Amino acid sequence: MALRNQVLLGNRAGASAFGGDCSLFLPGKPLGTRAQRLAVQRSVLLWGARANLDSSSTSATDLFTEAASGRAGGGGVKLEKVFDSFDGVKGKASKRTLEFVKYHGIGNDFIMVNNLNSSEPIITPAEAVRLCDRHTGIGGDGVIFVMRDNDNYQMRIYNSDGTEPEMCGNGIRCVAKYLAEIEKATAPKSYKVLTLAGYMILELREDGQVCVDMGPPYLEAAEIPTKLAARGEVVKAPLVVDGKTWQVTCVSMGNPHCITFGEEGGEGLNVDALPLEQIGPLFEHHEMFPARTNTEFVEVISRTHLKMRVWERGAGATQACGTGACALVVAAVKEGRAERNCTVDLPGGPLEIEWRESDNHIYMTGPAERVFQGSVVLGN
Ligand code: ZDP
Repeated sequence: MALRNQVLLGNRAGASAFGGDCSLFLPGKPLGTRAQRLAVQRSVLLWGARANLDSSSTSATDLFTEAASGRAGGGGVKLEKVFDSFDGVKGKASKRTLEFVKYHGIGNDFIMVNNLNSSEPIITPAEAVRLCDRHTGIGGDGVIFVMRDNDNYQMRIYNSDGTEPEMCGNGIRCVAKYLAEIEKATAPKSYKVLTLAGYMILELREDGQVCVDMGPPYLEAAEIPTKLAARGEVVKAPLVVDGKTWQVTCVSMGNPHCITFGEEGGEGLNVDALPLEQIGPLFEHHEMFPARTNTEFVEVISRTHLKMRVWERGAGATQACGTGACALVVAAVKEGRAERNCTVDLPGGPLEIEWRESDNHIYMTGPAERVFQGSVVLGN
């Protein structure tokens, strides 16, 4: 086996067994079969090692434990990280590689990261911005981290602008399929997943659809949050944007939504004709929304059929927004425009939304598709 430019951690016997022309040799004792197996896979021979590398920073054991855990989860950051700690020995060879799987929910697309072995997202918001770039990165509306929550799971997400929202509807359907992929599980299967907006229950169905219990909508002005009212609900309130007075209703699904069916006293909306790129950011950054907002522009086809376009907080115009579809059905019911059970047409496809009277929860049903997998170098 060619050992050129490889780090060999082991005993002389091991070195001679491999023909001894490695670029670095560090004496030590055997460490553990998994690390050895991993080392061979990763072209770093750990044979018989416990190298006393640098007492001031990380000890050898930490390095190898980190290396091993990197593999155990099937994704995450690869072994190369170990080299950082060898800086002093081998000079800077710091390169982190991320393995990911790309999923989408009716065109709302996400870079899925297996983060099961770390209690914090393993990439930074700035790295998420770079990875989401559709020209110079992988491309996506966000990065989703699948993490542990004791016996259950947790989802965290960075928008494509690097901000962290509380919840995401299309993304959590992708989480259901991705967890089944990781667990090699098949439908019917259900998951309880913790988000910054609380626990969600995901049902993976045999017809390939995912039904999510999204919990109750939040309607109090302070819960959205919005300054459009000091207290109480915000329904059909005037909002001046770009010199025009729009009529809006505000709903939180853990994340903020401003829903409009058109200007005050105006006709209904023709959403396809909207200058979304122009007005979307004006709604998102409006002073009435201290945490910014997602904005749904809705056209009523019938009392059980609604059509929308969305300008997402931290992601712009997307093909779909699941929490937005849930929020707009609540707004439509509140404004007396629709029934509690609706089909919502989004640019990327339809979702079935039910605002159930019995438990006041919203149930969102729709698809989630795997697209491809890969790995990407994250740089220093
Ligand atoms: O609240 C926000 O900042 C949203 N951009 C989060 C993402 C929402 C999502 N599009 C959804 O489907 O709910 C993922």
